[in-house]
Amino acid sequence: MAAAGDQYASRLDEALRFLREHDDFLVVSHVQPDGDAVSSTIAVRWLLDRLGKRSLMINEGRVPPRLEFLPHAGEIVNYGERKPDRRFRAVVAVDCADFSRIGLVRELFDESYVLLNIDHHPTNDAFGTVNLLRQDAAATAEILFDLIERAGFALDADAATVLYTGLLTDTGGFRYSNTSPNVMAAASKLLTAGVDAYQLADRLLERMTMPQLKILQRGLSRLKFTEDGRVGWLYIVPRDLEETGASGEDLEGLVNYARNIDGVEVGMLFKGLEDGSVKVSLRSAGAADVASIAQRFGGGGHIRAAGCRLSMPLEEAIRLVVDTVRQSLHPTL
Ligand SMILES: [Mn+2]
Repeated sequence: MAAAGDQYASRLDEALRFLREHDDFLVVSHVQPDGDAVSSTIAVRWLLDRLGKRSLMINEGRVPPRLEFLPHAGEIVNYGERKPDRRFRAVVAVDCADFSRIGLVRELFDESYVLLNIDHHPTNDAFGTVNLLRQDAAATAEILFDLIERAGFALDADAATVLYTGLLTDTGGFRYSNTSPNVMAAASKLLTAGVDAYQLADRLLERMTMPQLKILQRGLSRLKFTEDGRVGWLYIVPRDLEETGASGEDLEGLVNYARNIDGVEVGMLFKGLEDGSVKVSLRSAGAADVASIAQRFGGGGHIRAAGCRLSMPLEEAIRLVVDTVRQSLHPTL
């Protein structure tokens, strides 16, 4: 909590008060949960256990297979598979930038529900009854680290493992620009508490499934560049997923192969969808503002990472977006 001021400390206290005041919580994260979302769900449950509170962890869908090894991940209910036949009044939402990210799980909220919103997305619209937001946190797990420390509980290996996983995955393995002194200080304490850093890095960053490798092979075989080499892109169609056995989450990171080539300023992944539309992921290697490009097509995001969706044939979408990006890099032409 080194970089945080009094205001942050009082917001941590307010969040703890919320957890102490209520009982029988529903703990939710966003649809298609990532490492930070799953880890933060488990960390909240861990804290509620320490406070002697009842809780149920739930998500609209399943925990991705690569995260199933996390302690207590198997206790997160998949709402799509098993719907609890009761409602909850007290809710904790983690890593959700806005209310809609909670997905269908909102059907379980009581009419008079109260919600603690814990998140690090800059675009979070403070949809909670109580909001614990810190946009300079690298991960929601970083905020939960502070919350648990503030509550005065000593971390065990399980809690440390999930918190470390949130930090590791949301910083891309301590590589992104959000890798702050605070993150490293927290990581250091988590290692002291018993995290197996090698095992987590190996499982979460190095290991690949065979379908992941096959979809990567296909994607790379289609890499194309503009003549000046400043724009790179690749595409995936629904048939690729069928034939390789890959799932949507296996495409995560594919766009970076286009962006990472020397000289490339904008890398893109075009994903043809079953409904005939095209989802575009844009990544900037430096100066180019891909959020403003995505906005022109009704999308959005961050300056260096953005996305949009187009309703047109794949070839047309590629031509249109590549041309737009090319022109944005040569504003004088
Ligand atoms: Mn996150």
